[in-house]
Amino acid sequence: MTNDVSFAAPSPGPSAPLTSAPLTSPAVPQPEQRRILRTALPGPRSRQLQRRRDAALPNGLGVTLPVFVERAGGGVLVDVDGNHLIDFASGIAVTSVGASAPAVVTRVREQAARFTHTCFLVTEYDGYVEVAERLNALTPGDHPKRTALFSTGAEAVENAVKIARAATGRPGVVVFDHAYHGRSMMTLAMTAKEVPYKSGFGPFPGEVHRAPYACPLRGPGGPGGVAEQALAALRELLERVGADTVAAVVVEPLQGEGGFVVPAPGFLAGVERIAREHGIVLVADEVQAGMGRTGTVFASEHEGIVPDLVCTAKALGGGLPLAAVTGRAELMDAVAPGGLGGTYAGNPVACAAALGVLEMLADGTLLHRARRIERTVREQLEPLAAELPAVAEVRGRGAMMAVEFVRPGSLEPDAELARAVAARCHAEGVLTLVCGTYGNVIRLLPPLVIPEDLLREGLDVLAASIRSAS
Ligand code: PLZ
Repeated sequence: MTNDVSFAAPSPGPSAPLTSAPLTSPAVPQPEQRRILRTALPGPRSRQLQRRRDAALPNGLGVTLPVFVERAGGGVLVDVDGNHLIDFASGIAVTSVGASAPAVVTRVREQAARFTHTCFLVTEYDGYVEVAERLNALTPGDHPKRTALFSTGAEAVENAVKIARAATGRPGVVVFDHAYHGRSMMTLAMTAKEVPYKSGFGPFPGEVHRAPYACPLRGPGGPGGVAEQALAALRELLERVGADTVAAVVVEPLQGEGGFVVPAPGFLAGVERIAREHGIVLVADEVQAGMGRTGTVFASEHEGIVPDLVCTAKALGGGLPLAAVTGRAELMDAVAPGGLGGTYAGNPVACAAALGVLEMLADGTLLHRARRIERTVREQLEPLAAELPAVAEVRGRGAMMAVEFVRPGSLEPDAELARAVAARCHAEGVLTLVCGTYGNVIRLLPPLVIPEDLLREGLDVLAASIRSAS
């Protein structure tokens, strides 16, 4: 029996075209898109909050810049002292569409007012289904697919491993040098860098094997190209552990935390070929590089690989916690009913946010912006690599660019210089992040909606900081 309350009609289904979302709306005013320094950073209000934070929070929680944010949007973060910082971090590749994109905010408001949670395992809602349909259509390959939603990147990677194991009946997982896959126990086992992520937290789950990643700057060396060497090492590893014990190869198509490493050409295609040869599930960890960041929706597209499972998170939820595993229907369906889930997995407010993000990605404007950002970054920073021996490389794709620092005349990483450059940028109101196994890489992750003049201004500050620090 129905009563007379009105209810939302189900969404029109996967074939409905997505229209492009407006970038601005009077209902969601954006902060002024300008760098403004009213105080030294951090300002007095941030310092006061930091004292409370230090007394209330454990040491294990790090911070890049101890500034407290009051509002954010476009390419700007406004702190509690009224400073406007240029955002080259996007909350680590999350707010690609901006931190208060109207398409996200209006959907979140509307959804939160209707209901915030049911648990999708208890009663269902159409936003989850629609996000799944969109991801099934967007991910590489036109085979039948399924999507399961989660909350964090680590959870997506963990579940990809569970699905690959269930589908193959094999235990092993192959990962790569410099890889980052998360902070849960299994994903820590898969993450390469010991300090600060892993030290003191072991033992970790077993059956995780590590192969070299094809890093153009640092090898592996030896006869043949970098990709060929890395692939030979992968074959050798599979021979050693027994390829028929390996469920999955998990690879970042462009490494994030490990140093924004674009793999040598041919590497990803080679990994795909080797996985296929041995019936190993190819998992692309697109958590950081996916959802438009590199100028294509997925970084896997740059080499035309078709992963069996794709992990997404970060930018997918537009700032709300949402993650996904999307993959071949026959693999995804290998897990028995009840084997996947989580209380918050695919939360309806996060799904509403994701539909806003997907709407914004649909017309290609943001992908175009990402490619434009790469051109601007290269134009402004590549001359530094030619001029300064401490700048080993300017690299990356789209709006995922980085500068690597070394001791002049060598490949010895210079983490101190990277830290000094970041500190100068921070003092000037430009939020940059350091990354890399050796901590010697400055990475740039601006929101894709950052205005061009603000991007250029931030890059000017970065270039001046590099010149003066090196
Ligand atoms: N896979 C490729 O980059 C998260 C880590 C921040 P979660 N990277 C940012 C930090 O220091 O904790 C990441 C990633 C790749 C997986 C993850 C994990 O995603 O949402 O942080 O769990």
